[in-house]
Amino acid sequence: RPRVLSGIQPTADSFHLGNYLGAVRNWVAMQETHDTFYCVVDLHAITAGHDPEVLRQRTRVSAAQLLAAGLDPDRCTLFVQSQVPEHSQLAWVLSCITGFGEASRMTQFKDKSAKQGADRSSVGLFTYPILQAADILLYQADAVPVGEDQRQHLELTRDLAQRFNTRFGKAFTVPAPYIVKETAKITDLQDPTAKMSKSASSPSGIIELLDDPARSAKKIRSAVTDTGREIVFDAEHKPGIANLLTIYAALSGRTIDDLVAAYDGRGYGDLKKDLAEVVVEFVRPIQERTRAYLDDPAQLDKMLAIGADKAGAVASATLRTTYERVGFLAPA
Ligand code: AQP
Repeated sequence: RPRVLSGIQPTADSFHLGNYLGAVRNWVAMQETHDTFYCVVDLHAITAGHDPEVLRQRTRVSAAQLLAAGLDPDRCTLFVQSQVPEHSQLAWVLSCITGFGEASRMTQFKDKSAKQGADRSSVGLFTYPILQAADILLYQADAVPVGEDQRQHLELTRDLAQRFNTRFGKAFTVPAPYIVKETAKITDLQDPTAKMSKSASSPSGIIELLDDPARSAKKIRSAVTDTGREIVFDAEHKPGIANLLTIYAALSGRTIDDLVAAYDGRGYGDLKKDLAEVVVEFVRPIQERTRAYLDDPAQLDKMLAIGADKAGAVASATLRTTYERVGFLAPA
């Protein structure tokens, strides 16, 4: 089976619909067809400032949400990044073959550091994509299921893998992005030209899986829509309606064409009202299951420790090869 690796940051109290539809939903599906490794990337989560107790809690909440969304520890390897030290170790080696200019071209860093100010942005935020490359290459991943926002980072990962292999001898599989076009970019409900984002969206622009369902329903009903009245899928001229149709189709399993036909002659209000109900029905069981996992943190931690052991076995083999290729002495 082809190998898959993907990660998600524990940087909020809940994942949002963009994280779910752009990434997690595909993670769940790929358990059937791929050899899957998924991690909660807590090392990434300290790049922009954090509170230690909040991070610990969010790491558990993240793992619980992933399990609640359908990850099954018997069919995938689910682990926490910091519990597998090889991630940091490989990141150092990769950072030494990354050009400073090359790293400077990463748009996510440019956007985030522009917001924070250069002096307040950490070096960790700058080298974030290199750590991400290490996450992926350690597992010899063939495919990386992510949203569209991660395409540039994936391209860097591929470049670094090829560069290392050419310079020092083959150590890494060159991974391909796995981006499902339809749900690759879920947009902000209040600004449908921007991506739905933990750090950039206003509270009313983002649907959080663990938020009060009544509040999520209200956010859908007050989503910004476009001028005109007709319900058609036109991402360029009607991005608000296109986003709602995308979410509706993904959560209900209906096609966009089917939805457009069903709402022919009806108004935006009807669409929003029905989608609000679909969202509520979707989040309710996820919330219940998440709570159940969080009720037993010792069991959750045990599950994650087993995941870290399984991940560590693969990661240490890759790191050993990498160190040997680079010219380090064999472990004492
Ligand atoms: N709006 C989105 N549409 C589709 N996919 C998305 N992803 C994030 N936002 C969208 C995908 O979610 C996965 C987890 O990403 P992450 O943990 O790196 O989260 P993120 O990118 O930090 O999420 P945000 O909300 O975008 O946070 P900020 O604002 O902090 O950057 C990834 O596969 C990502 O593509």
